[in-house]
Amino acid sequence: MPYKRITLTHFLLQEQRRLGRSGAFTALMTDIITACKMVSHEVNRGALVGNHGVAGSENVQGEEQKKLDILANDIFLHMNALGGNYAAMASEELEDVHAVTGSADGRYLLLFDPLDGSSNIDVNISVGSIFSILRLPDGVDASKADAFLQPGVQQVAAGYALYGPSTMLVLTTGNGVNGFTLDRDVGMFFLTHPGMTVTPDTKEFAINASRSRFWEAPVRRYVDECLAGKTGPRGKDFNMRWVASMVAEVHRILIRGGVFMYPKDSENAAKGGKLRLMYEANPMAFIIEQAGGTAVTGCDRIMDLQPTNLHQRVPVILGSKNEVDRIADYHRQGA
Ligand code: AHM
Ligand code: MG
Repeated sequence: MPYKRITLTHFLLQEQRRLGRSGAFTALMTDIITACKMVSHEVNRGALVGNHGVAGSENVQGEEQKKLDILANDIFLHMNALGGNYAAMASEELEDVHAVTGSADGRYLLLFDPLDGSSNIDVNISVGSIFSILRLPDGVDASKADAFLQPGVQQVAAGYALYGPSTMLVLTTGNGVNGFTLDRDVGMFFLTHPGMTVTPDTKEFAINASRSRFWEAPVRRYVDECLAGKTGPRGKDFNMRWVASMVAEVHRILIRGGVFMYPKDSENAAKGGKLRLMYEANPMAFIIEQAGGTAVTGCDRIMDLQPTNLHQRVPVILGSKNEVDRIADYHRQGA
């Protein structure tokens, strides 16, 4: 059999040539790839080098930071500043925008959650990094949060790294979704999952059911109907999953379909939801839509939202199109 493996870097170069783009985008992606490889290495070494446990500090959202949250954040900030391609960055772990010094030519903005699902670190369950790339609008000061407040439809690229049994990087540049697996011995990501798609139908849903007492009527109706199984209104049995790591949930949906929900409920409504729009919901919505799925807050498309705040929270319902459309219908009907 002829040897056909291609690396993520070669994939990006091919895309660059095909679309007639400059090398700037490929260069900035190379920095993200390096950052993800380094975070993967630290996650993998785990307790061997004292990487587990809490850091003893809180982030801007008032959440306890793990040691790896801080290390992953430092790696992302450092590696992505080196190339000079980003004018500024924003992170779940930083209250304010991080302007990149010495990047006068930087035309892009990077948003990231350096280690999503970090409650899973100490129990050795999959975590990930999520990123979203925006253009710096002309004449706008990159050091101000306003530069970042662009709707998700304006993302140039988005992706995640999944640190699971193998490390994968899944990426969209608005031309479908492709998945790459890290070959640790070679130190490179190779294309292993070209043209990933989300099946329109599913028999699997993911929600934190411990919050059911807070749910609103449309979510309660949807879940009750799934739980009723074959003899209920859906006429089929469903399976339920909850990893508490959005990257792992989204990856499962890309591989075999499904629905992921972190909806608005009576307990989180005042905050707007749980997940963050700019570096969790928008990049995942971009990936899911590019794979043929759907991503909404309830009635509204996530990527159409006009952000008002860097750390804004939103309800998230995403995955297999026919199921998410059904849940959106229930929201329109009010139950
Ligand atoms: P994090 O960025 O602080 O890790 O929080 C986001 C995570 C998501 O990955 C996951 O879907 C959710 O929080 C889990 O929430 P819960 O602890 O309510 O199950
Ligand atoms: Mg997160």
